[in-house]
Amino acid sequence: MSLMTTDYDTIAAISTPPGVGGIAIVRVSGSTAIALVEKVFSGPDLTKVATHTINYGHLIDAGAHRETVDEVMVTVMRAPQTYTKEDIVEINCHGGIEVTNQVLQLVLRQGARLAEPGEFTKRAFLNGRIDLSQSEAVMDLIDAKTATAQKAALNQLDGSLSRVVKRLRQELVDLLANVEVNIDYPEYDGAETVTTKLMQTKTNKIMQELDELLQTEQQGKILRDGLETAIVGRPNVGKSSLLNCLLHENKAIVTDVPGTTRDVLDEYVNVRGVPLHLIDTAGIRKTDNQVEKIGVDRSKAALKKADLVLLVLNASEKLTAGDRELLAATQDSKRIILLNKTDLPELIELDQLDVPKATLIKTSAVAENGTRALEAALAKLFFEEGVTSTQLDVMVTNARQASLLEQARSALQTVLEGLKQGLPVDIVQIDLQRAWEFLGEITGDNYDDELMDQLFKKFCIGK
Ligand SMILES: Nc1nc2c(ncn2[C@@H]2O[C@H](COP(=O)(O)OP(=O)(O)OP(=O)(O)O)[C@@H](O)[C@H]2O)c(=O)[nH]1
Ligand SMILES: [Mg+2]
Repeated sequence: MSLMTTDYDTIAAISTPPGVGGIAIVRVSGSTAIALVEKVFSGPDLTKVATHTINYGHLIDAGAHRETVDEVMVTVMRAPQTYTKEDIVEINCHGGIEVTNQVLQLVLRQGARLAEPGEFTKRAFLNGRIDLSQSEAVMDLIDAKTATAQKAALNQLDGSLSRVVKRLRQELVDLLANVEVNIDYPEYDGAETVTTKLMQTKTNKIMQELDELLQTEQQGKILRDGLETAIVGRPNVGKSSLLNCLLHENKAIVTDVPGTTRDVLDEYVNVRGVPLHLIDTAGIRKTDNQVEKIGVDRSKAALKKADLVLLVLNASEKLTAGDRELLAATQDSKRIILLNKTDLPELIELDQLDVPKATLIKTSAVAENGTRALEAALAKLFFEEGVTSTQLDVMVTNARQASLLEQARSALQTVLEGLKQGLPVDIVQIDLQRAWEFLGEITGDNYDDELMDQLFKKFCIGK
């Protein structure tokens, strides 16, 4: 359902990140926003200035002492061409924590309410400026860790997914209309068989499109959260040293004591456009040390969860039973095997490594050799065998959307099975209707309040 702009109360929040900066922005939205700021603003009359103008002046606390709170620039944007479709005032104040808070408090004392996380975007949705999948794109855009992720989010904000979903819904409606005709005018000869055939073909086609969308989900997740990449190996082979090489900083503690890394350490890093969520793990071995044991268990869990495994071997030693166990444990994972410490004489039995050559990379973390080859291999794996930028036009980037697509797909599956069993079209149409409803939840054409609250709570305050 699309709602007309409703008169909600006026909300305010600090929209810039907390902390010290050159400027900070306090955003106010709602029908009383302009009048409310005008009460404490000394400068041009904000209720009279043209829309989308920025106005210089001072904020005055009208209390007993009439103190000047700050020298500010105030942007006035009148409905409906604003982020929320309501009147918006943005106060650009000096970016100190104390100043910004005082400005916010002053605005709140004039009758605005502190906005909840994501409430500005929620209003944009409630007032019909963007749909639910676009709201989620706003959040993804803020969270984007790489240029590729940003592009995907921007596409979705532009409504690319919504357009596909809306078209599919329309096709379902057309199909349902056809069934209605069939029911209302049964005297049409053969209408029933035509409708069954049509329904089969159309349902199949829509299901195919849903499948294609669902296939983009895995890629979308990687773009958003990074490729979950676990660096594993037995103790002391140089895992933490390699992490530091990829990060270009000494983040992880490196010592010559086996069992140095105890806790799983993770970092986001952008390697040639590939978003990696790198996880340095404790060296895997049997141990009686309580703390190390926990570390080893966590390593094993990280290994299970990983999209990609970087298995590190020490090239200057012979293969050990531990190495062989890890080679066997990771053989079904997407993996790259790093032969580290190649600056030392090579003792590893390469001929006993029964793995494709392309997945073997020689490195030396101390000499910083091989990191380029590793970066190239990661990019190749990612762009040639995984996500490619050409597929980014429409992408499902979010688990909620994927699950709804999945449910719509399964409803259509039920339709097809019903038809196969010879059920009359007016019975199977119930599942067509369900598919239509699931798809509607993606864009928010169908929504319930609880879901919406959950969704917008994930936003930051001020957005
Ligand atoms: N010669 C040489 N030494 C290395 C290389 N990489 C790491 N080392 C050394 O090997 C030792 C162990 O390195 P770490 O990076 O702590 O190894 P780790 O695999 O993280 O070890 P744990 O955390 O104990 O599992 C340190 O003394 C490093 O300086 C390398 O390529 N060549
Ligand atoms: Mg380590």
